[in-house]
Amino acid sequence: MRSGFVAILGPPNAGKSTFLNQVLGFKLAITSDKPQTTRHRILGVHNDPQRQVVFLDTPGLHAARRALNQRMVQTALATLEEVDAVLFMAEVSPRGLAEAQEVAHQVLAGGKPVVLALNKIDLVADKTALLPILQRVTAWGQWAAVVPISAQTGDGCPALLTELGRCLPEGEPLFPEEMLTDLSERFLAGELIREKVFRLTERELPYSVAVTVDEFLEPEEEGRPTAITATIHAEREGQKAILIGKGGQMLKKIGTAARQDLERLLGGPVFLDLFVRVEPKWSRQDKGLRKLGY
Ligand SMILES: Nc1nc2c(ncn2[C@@H]2O[C@H](COP(=O)(O)OP(=O)(O)O)[C@@H](O)[C@H]2O)c(=O)[nH]1
Ligand SMILES: [Mg+2]
Repeated sequence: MRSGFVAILGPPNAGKSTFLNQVLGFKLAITSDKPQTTRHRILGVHNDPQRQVVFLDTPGLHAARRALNQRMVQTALATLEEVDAVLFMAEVSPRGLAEAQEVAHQVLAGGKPVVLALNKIDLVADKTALLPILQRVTAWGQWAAVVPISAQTGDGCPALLTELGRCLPEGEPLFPEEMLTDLSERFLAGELIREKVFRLTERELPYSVAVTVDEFLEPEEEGRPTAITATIHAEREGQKAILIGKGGQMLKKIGTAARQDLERLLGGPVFLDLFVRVEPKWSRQDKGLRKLGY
């Protein structure tokens, strides 16, 4: 039996969170097609008869300017210190590979064994095109292994788990088998609401949004709803207006989509009360980041 910690690192949008959800068989980490969806370190535990892999999903590595983004890159690189091995995720597209090559040295410099996963191979129609790419990325550095996968379909994921397991020390499981994560339902509730904002709004807006859960009241008896009150924080009045939408339509859309996911997460009915408020420049200042939980 082997067990240990694995950091999932890589450029934004490579599919790190999608992979974590795929191996857990549970939607723990929120995902979207917008870069920098993941803002915190997300812990998820995978168990099988041969190994326990404690994954730490992280925000994407990139050249960051905004205070929030710099904080996220720090969060990602800091996990390098805490782990036994690294899963470096790259997207197999010209742009994805270029972004991965730019940050690969930061990950290899950590001195931990690194397994490189080439993700999104479901988008490559002609699989023979993968061979020259595999050769190219292999030359980037000293990888423990290189594994092509599709985090979305699960293709290649068992092989990837095997390679990661090889990098872990022998030992008993670190966490009880039934424990999927160390995150609270309250935290995950805020993340699910933020995911809907990322998926339903465009351009700069998602990056100016944070969600706080102000109240999380568990039901007094089974079958009764969990009552959640949450606030979506934007940076400008114009953003607030978009989040609310004409006649409140956007906020309703966000709320309905979030409630459906929350009910799945909590296994029962949910009463969700959503508010929108403006917190000027929160993503650009230390004070704002702290206030909104970053
Ligand atoms: N076609 C395809 N899309 C994927 C795959 N993995 C992730 N994606 C998509 O890529 C986008 C970014 O995924 P996400 O997991 O949030 O990336 P992260 O920023 O690295 O955590 C999302 O729209 C995913 O649905 C894959 O294997 N195939
Ligand atoms: Mg992510």
